[in-house]
Amino acid sequence: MSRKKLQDKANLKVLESAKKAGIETVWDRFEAQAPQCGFGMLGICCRMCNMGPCRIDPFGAGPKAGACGATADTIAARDMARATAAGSASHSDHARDLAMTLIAVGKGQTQGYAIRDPFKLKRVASEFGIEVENKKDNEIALQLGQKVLEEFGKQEGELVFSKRAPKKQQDIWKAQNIIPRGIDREVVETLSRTHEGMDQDYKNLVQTTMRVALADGWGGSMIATELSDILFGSPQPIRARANLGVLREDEVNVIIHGHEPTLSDVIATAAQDKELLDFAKAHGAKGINVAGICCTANEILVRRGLPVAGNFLQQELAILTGAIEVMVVDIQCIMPGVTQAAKHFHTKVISTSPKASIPGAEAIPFHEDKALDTAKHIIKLAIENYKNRDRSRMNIPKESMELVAGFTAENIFYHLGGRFRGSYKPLNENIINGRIRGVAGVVGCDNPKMGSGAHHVELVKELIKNNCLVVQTGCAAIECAKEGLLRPETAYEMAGDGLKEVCKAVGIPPVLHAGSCVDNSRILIACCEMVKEGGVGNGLDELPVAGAAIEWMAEKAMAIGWYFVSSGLLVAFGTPLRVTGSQALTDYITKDIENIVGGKWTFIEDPIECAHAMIAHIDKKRKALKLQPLLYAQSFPVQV
Ligand code: NFS
Repeated sequence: MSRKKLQDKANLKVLESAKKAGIETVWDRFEAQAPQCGFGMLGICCRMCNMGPCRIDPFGAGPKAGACGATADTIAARDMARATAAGSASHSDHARDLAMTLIAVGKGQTQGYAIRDPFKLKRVASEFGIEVENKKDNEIALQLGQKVLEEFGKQEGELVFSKRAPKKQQDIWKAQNIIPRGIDREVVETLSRTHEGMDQDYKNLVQTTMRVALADGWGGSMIATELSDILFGSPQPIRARANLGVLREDEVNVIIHGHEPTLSDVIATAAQDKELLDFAKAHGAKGINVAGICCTANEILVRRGLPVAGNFLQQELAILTGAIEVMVVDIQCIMPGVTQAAKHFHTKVISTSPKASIPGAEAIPFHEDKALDTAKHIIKLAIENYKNRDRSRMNIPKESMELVAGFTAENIFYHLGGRFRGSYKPLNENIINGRIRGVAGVVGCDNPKMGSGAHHVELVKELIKNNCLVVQTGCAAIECAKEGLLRPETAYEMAGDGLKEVCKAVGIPPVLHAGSCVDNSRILIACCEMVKEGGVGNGLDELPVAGAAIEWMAEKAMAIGWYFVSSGLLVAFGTPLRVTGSQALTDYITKDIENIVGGKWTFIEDPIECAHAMIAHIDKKRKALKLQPLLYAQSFPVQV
């Protein structure tokens, strides 16, 4: 089913040559898995203890409980809670490393790092109760880093950033006992509660799932975003290009892949080093081309305008172009298939994190105190490897697309309000008067189950056509960039009349790229700003807003989805969470939960149907708020 949905011409071109050369990719391995395990897919396979693995028979007269007596409800809910905790842990551990870097910068123990947004440093430090007057940036950085680290180890109380949420959400979280106390505590408690013979009540397990997810959204992810802005600069709208066509025939190509801007930022700096550029020229290359894959691509795109080579599913394809000298990776979303693909070419894969050891890769551990030296060493290795590129096998597709990225909760504020009256008023006003129907977040991974990202593109097109302003992050944003949706001129043509009118008047594109997956926290903040501005509801759950990660793949996406649901929003996934083997749990999270936290899940594979479900939800919220009728005819008419 997957090949049919491949739309990206660049991908098709590279896959054709891979096929001829007999090199496997993620799509081949995915197809070899068919049929995928039905028990696993339904969430009713339990591996929690060694009486098992056990499975529930969902249809026939087979077992209705595991050896311990666990039912489908318990098994599916435990699995979901654990996966969500893993996702939350991933974002949060990334945030912890950034806090360590901030401390090291404060102590003057780094090389190549600085405080690039001192204004945000002071603002966030004040939120943490740190006195900032008459203090040097380094001093504030040290104190802030230490305070942030306390968020991880706290046993009681509430996360500092959870106070950014509207009072209504905070009250709901307190009433439901899901307000996160400390980030690590929530992850540990979720693991403990899902051990054999522990929490057996699916509703109680959903409670821990929500709390550990909130510890990500209003904890780990939000910390990662804020500290990245402080250390590497807050993004500003910037033009760049995306797709495999950004690779250069006559330059040394260095791909940075993974997630932590600590690595990618300093590599981008090293690539501009005069000596290294001369070294590259001496090796016959015209320059050094640094391009990104996955969320690292988004981090350096929104801050430096560096090109994006591709998203998650393109990581092997980049290597299969035969034009990559070095792929340097850190953490998360790095397929083992990368080193397998690299074996067929001259490409060196360099791993830099002791947390992600990769057989077949050369390990060059990255430390803050020698970051620039290490980055230069890696670039030097790439240059020396340039001569080994086999030009007869080189296959760089020509496709690459122009885009604009780098919108944040703060700068959209500025853009929407104009220079002298920065505020969310123009957005709220235009939602109220019916020019903009609502706001939709379209985020997350690309998944071979769904082809190669086309679902995001169809979904976004349908949303903007129906006057929904779209905010994007992650691999979904890269996919839409490749298809031209982040090119304002193209997006204006596709947008409905009301949305087009507003975007042109305030000078923003209809599809806003807000960064990496941890930057989904920017969407939470933007929603809080809408509530603060007034007129569109008193809580996040009242906003005409919906989110989707239609091609979700990672456990991180589950944590993201759950923190949006727990914050009061509708979240659509294309393929269901692994819960559908339990009817009770499925009903609870797709229906009943809305009466508890205001948000809920929906699972819809077809992108147009998914867009319509999101729009119907937005219309329901508009009706409840008694907003004015929509100003223009809509291709998908009002549903309530
Ligand atoms: Ni997000 Fe980034 Fe992409 Fe999915 Fe992976 S890169 S953190 S998890 S695959 S969007």
